[in-house]
Amino acid sequence: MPHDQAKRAQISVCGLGYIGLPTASLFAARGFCVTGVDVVPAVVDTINRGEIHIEEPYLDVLVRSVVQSGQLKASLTPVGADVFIIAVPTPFVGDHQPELKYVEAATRALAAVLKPGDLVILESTSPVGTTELVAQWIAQTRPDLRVPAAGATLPAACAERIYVAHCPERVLPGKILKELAENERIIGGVDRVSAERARDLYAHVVTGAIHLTDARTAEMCKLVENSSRDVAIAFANELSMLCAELDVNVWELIKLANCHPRVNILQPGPGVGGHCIAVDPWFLISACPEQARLIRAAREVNHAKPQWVLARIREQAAGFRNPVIACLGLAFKPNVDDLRESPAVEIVRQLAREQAGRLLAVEPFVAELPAELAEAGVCLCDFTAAVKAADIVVMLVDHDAFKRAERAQLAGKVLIDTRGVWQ
Ligand code: SAJ
Repeated sequence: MPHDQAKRAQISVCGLGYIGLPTASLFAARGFCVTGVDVVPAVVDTINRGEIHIEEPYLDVLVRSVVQSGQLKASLTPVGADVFIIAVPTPFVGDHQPELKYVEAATRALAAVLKPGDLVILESTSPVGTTELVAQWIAQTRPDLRVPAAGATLPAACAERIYVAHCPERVLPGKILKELAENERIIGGVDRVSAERARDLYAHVVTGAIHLTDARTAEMCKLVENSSRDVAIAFANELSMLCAELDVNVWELIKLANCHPRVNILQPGPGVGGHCIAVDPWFLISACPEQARLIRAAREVNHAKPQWVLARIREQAAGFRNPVIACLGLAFKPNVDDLRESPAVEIVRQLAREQAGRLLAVEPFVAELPAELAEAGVCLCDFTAAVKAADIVVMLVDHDAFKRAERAQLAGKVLIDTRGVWQ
C-alpha cells in the first residue's frame, strides 16, 4: 500500500482495552482514520471525551491528542473500514478451556460491514487455529465474499476476496506505547497474501522487524513466548522453595549461578500475576494435555506460590498474640499501578479472610484499596507508618520506592521478603 493511500485507509479496532486502545491511538497518531469499537457505552463515551479508562503511561496524552484532531473516534457498533483489528479478551473458563465468544462476537459483528478487499487482523492472544476460525465465521456470515482458508489458494487478484491474518500483540504493560512501536512483530496469514497485506499496514507504525509466517505458527509463537517465561519463572520459584528447605539464600544462589555464561535464572516472587503469563500456557495445555507436561507443571508451581508465601506469614504470625502485618505492594509487578490478577492482592485477601492480624497495605501507585480489601478491614498506609506499626513486614512487590526506603526503619521487625529486596 503506498504511504498516502495507507493513511487514507480507514481502520476499525474492535475492543478498546489495554491493547486495542493503544493500537488504535498509535495508528491514529500516524495519520490513519481510526474508529474504535467497544460494547461498553462508558468506554466509548470516555474515549470520545478524549479521556481514558485504563492506566498506562503516556496513553492519556496520546488519546487526547488523536481524539481532538479527529483521527480517533469511538463507536458502539462496527462501521465500514478497510482494515479491521480484533483486540478483544480471550480468557479461559471452567477447567482452563479457552473462551472464544468475544472473538466470535466481534468477528460476526464486523463481518456485517465487510466489503471485498478488506483486511481482518486478529491481535488477541489466541489458541492455535483461532484465525482460521475467524475466517470460517466470516465465510458463514458473508457467503457473498471469498474468504481465504488454510491450504486453499485464493488468488490475490480475486475481486470478491478478503484477507485474514494474525498479528499477536507482544507488549509489556507499563511500556505499551514504546513496545508497540519498537518490538519486532510476527504476522501469520491464513494465506500468504493476507500476511503480506498485514505487514504493509504495520510497517507504517512499527520500527522493529516484521516476520511473516502462517497463522497457526504466529498463534503458537505468542503462546510459546509467554509459556517460556512462565516456565523460567517457575524454575526460580521452585528454587526459592528448595532453598528454604536447605537453608540457602536463594538470591545469592541465583546471582552466583548467573555468573555462568550460559545460565540466566529469573527472579522468584510471590507468584505470577497479570492477564497473560498465567493464562496463555493453558491454551497449549488444554489443546495437548498429554504432551504439555512441563508447561503444566510450571503453571502449577507458579499458581501455588502465593499459598507457600501465606504459609511463611502464618508461621511468623503465630509468634504474636495480635500481629500487625505490613504488606508492601499490591500491584502484579513492580512500578505499575495494575492490581489485576495480582498474587500480592491474593495474599492480602487471604490474610484478611483468615483474620491473620491487623493488616496494613502499602501501595504507592493507588489512592484507594480495592473494595474487597477495604471492606475486609485492610488499611492503606504509607510506608513509614505501616512499617513503624508492624510486627511483621512482608515485601510483596519490589517497587523502586520500597528499594530506596531507609533500612533502619526495619530494625527489630520480622521480615518476609518474597522479592529479594533486603537480601
Ligand atoms: N515475574 C517474576 N519473576 C521474574 C519476572 C516476572 O516473578 O523474574 C512475575 C511478575 O512479577 C509478574 C509476572 O511474572 O507477576 C508477569 O510479569 P512479566 O513482566 O514477566 O510479564 P507481563 O505479564 O507484564 O507481560 C508479558 C510479556 N511477555 C513476555 O515477556 C514473554 C509481554 O511481552 C507480553 O506482551 C504480555 O505478557 C502479554 O500481553 O501477553
